[in-house]
Amino acid sequence: MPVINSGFGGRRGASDARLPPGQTLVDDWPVLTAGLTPDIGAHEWTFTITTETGTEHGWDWSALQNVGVEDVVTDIHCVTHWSKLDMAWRGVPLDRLFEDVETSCDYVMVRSHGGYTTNLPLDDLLEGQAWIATEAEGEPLTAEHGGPARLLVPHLYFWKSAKWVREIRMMPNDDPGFWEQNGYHLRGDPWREERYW
Ligand SMILES: Nc1nc2c(c(=O)[nH]1)N[C@H]1C(S)=C(S)[C@@H](COP(=O)(O)O)O[C@H]1N2
Ligand SMILES: [Mo]
Repeated sequence: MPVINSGFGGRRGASDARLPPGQTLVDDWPVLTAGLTPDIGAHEWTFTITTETGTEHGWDWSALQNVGVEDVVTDIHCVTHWSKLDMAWRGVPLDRLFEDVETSCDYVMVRSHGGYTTNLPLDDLLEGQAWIATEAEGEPLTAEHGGPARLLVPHLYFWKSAKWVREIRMMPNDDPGFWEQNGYHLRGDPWREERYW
């Protein structure tokens, strides 16, 4: 049973109500990558949650699948003003991956293969709000869209959804990641137009 995580559907004009301020709908799926596209096979992919005490919780590809995937239909919003509605995703909810993680930190730094980073409050990753996504629109994620696996945090601007995700590191303060150091907002809520700061 897919999780429907947007409030509207079906009625005429509904797509306008689902479009955050300053956004325009697209039908294609643009690729936005700062730098090169890493070439990572599923067999060599690993994902680690590292706590402030240095404890590591790790998954390889098959361990991740065993945690259990779920289907999610959701909208995505890029800070460069495009939005895409009703995308079909498949991924592992971060709630499951954080089940055994003990931390007193309120923030995380997400790190990708290739060096990209982005910061988030831990609260934005839990309670059915974020996934390690492995498929989109019924196909395995392509390399250009972050395959074999990327973070998916659809309620925030899409730069928070780190492609080729490799690690989530707990941190006590909300230190800025790659785009955040370059002027993007620390949190990035599209409904509040938190684009820059
Ligand atoms: N590792 C990594 N993740 C990334 C990026 C990136 O450059 N590197 N770009 C971000 C930005 S700005 C956006 S809008 C989305 C774009 O994802 P897409 O190329 O699949 O549309 O990925 C985000 N995640
Ligand atoms: Mo973006």
